[in-house]
Amino acid sequence: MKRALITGVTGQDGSYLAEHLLRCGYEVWGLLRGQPSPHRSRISRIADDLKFVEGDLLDQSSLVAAVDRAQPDEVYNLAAISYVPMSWQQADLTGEVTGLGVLRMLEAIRMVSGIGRSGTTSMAGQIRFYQASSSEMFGKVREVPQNEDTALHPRSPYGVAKTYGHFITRNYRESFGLFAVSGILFNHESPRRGREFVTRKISRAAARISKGLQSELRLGNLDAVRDWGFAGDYVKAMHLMLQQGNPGDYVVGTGRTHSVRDAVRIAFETVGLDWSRHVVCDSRLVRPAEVDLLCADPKRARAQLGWEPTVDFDELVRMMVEADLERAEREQRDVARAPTEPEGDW
Ligand code: NAP
Ligand code: G4F
Repeated sequence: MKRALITGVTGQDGSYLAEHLLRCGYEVWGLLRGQPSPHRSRISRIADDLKFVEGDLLDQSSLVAAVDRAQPDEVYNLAAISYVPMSWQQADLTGEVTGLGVLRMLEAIRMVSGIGRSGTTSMAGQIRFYQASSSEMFGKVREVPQNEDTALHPRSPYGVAKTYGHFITRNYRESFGLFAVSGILFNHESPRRGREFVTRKISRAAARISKGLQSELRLGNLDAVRDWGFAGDYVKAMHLMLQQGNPGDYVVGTGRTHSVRDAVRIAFETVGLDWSRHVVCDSRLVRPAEVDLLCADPKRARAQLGWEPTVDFDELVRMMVEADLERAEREQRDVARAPTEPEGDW
């Protein structure tokens, strides 16, 4: 039985990846930060099937101990401070976790595997490493669509930190012969998406406004364009990347673009409301440096991994609104008992 260690297992992608790897017959270990996380509800349904180990990307020795304990065949490094606006407020912390955290994870693998600092080793029997790189690294895009060779121009401290993580992963591959790959994933969403990200903010607001639980939705730049897909599809690409004969980096996205305004329109149509009566543009939510347009060229992932997305944008938005409608109904029922919305039941 193969063993996998997932950092960021309590996040959106970590929860889908853990489910996918369990279905594939893996023994799945999740790295948890010391104190109980408010997001553990994402994995509550599968918690009995997982093994847990404590650790933090800020703490090198905890990562060495975690890799040593889990003895994984594959490590998926999904942990990060992943919310772009927060990266301007806590740029130093973002650099430490999202950037240097990747180096610490690679060092943990190198130390536990006994791979020396000089020369390369055979890839046979090695721990394989997946790094969660991001289309945010393309930032002020140099070409449309973006592929594995497109030049990087990150526009946020988050994007800069991810760029460090991307190149240190490649560097460990080239320096030590590690089977280390980066998936350059474009935006992917689901009903498990954090509420701070724009699609979930929109689906949740549309649902709650339709149930009388909220009156308006404040948004920043409605013209931003993204290539949005479904997280459940994207974790399968992560797994496929580690099953290849040779390590390489892959762009993962749909190749189709939509604006934030499109997401708003579809979400409000789903609940039968006119979005223009509820959405307020708030200049405080506009970013210091915006990424205007991201669009994937996923040819390599299609050709070499055989990967295809299965959920289109309209379906994705509707799926998220439907899930938020159920939560809003529960919130209405529970309001007398508990004044705050329960986060659970993913
Ligand atoms: P997410 O929901 O924000 O999850 C982030 C995870 O990182 C959480 O499990 C969090 O744990 C963990 N974490 C944060 N700081 C940590 C630390 N110091 N030590 C250990 N764990 C820590 O993110 P996601 O959407 O699933 O994304 C997964 C990864 O893919 C991230 O690296 C993200 O940057 C990258 N990515 C995401 C997308 C996307 O569209 N979703 C696209 C490209 C790349 P707690 O629960 O304890 O906070
Ligand atoms: O949903 P977002 O916050 O995602 P963003 O910044 O593209 O980052 C996400 O995708 C990256 C991959 O490219 C990941 F690496 C990263 O971890 C994260 O998962 O914002 C999307 C767009 C932006 O252009 C933003 O300016 O929506 C625009 N937007 C407009 N109003 C808003 C809002 N974004 C948020 N979060 N909240 C708003 O009110």
